[in-house]
Amino acid sequence: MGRFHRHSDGTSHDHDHGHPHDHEHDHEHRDVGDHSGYPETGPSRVAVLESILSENDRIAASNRSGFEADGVWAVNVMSSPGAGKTSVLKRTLVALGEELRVGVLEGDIATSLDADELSGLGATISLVNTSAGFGGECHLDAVMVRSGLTRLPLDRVDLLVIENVGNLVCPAEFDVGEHAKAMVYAVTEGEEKPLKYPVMFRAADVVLVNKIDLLPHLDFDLDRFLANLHAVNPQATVIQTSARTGEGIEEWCEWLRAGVARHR
Ligand SMILES: Nc1nc2c(ncn2[C@@H]2O[C@H](COP(=O)(O)OP(=O)(O)OP(=O)(O)O)[C@@H](O)[C@H]2O)c(=O)[nH]1
Ligand SMILES: [Mg+2]
Repeated sequence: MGRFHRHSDGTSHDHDHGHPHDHEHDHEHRDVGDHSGYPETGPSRVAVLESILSENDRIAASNRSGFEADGVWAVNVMSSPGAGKTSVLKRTLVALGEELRVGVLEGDIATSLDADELSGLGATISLVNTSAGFGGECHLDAVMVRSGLTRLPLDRVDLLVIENVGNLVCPAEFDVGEHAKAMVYAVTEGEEKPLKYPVMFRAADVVLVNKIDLLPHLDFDLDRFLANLHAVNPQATVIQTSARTGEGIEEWCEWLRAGVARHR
């Protein structure tokens, strides 16, 4: 089985192995990988994956139209578990609370712990637990976000922050209708992560290098990490932050303000 391609008219076909990545074709390409390791289920597996992803993209586009209609700028905040999304967002809400009308869509597999943590800081919060009707998924998809949006007054929101489920891979694979993707990466995770788990690093418009206050206690080589990040994503904006000390939070808020302002 070869590489799978989807055409803009919805039809699809496989190319043989070894077919060069052909940029002369004017149809849409989505490389869903080499599934030759699944000799029995390969073609049907690809068809199912493709169908799930195109359904997701359709609903993501509808979420995005809703944001456009209400003048909302949406950012999808992703990271591995515990990198510091909620801690950074807490400081963000304190910094931006008076200035922008912020909505938070809080994605977690279970519990309202993070939603509770962010409450009382001026933002409207909608919690989506993926274990409540969404099979306990390790990421948010466009359907889950759509369900959470019904609990937010989007016509009175300037900035929507979506805290995705803590996971270093899956969240980056799902468009939920956001305008930008932000990644929080903690210096405790190791310099090699952009190379080993490139998907999220590659998808991110901005990478917050968080827990920078811990650097004196670690062997972490910041330059090596930045070179690795640059190798997979030369375009990403990089902001060094500490949710503990507040370092870099103003720069991050400035990045958010600029996104909202561009959108207006
Ligand atoms: N030293 C230090 N600790 C931090 C920093 N940011 C977060 N932490 C700590 O790291 C732990 C995880 O932080 P959270 O903000 O809950 O991380 P998260 O990404 O929201 O975690 P999940 O939602 O579970 O994926 C907590 O104990 C925080 O206090 C930081 O900049 N410096
Ligand atoms: Mg969190």
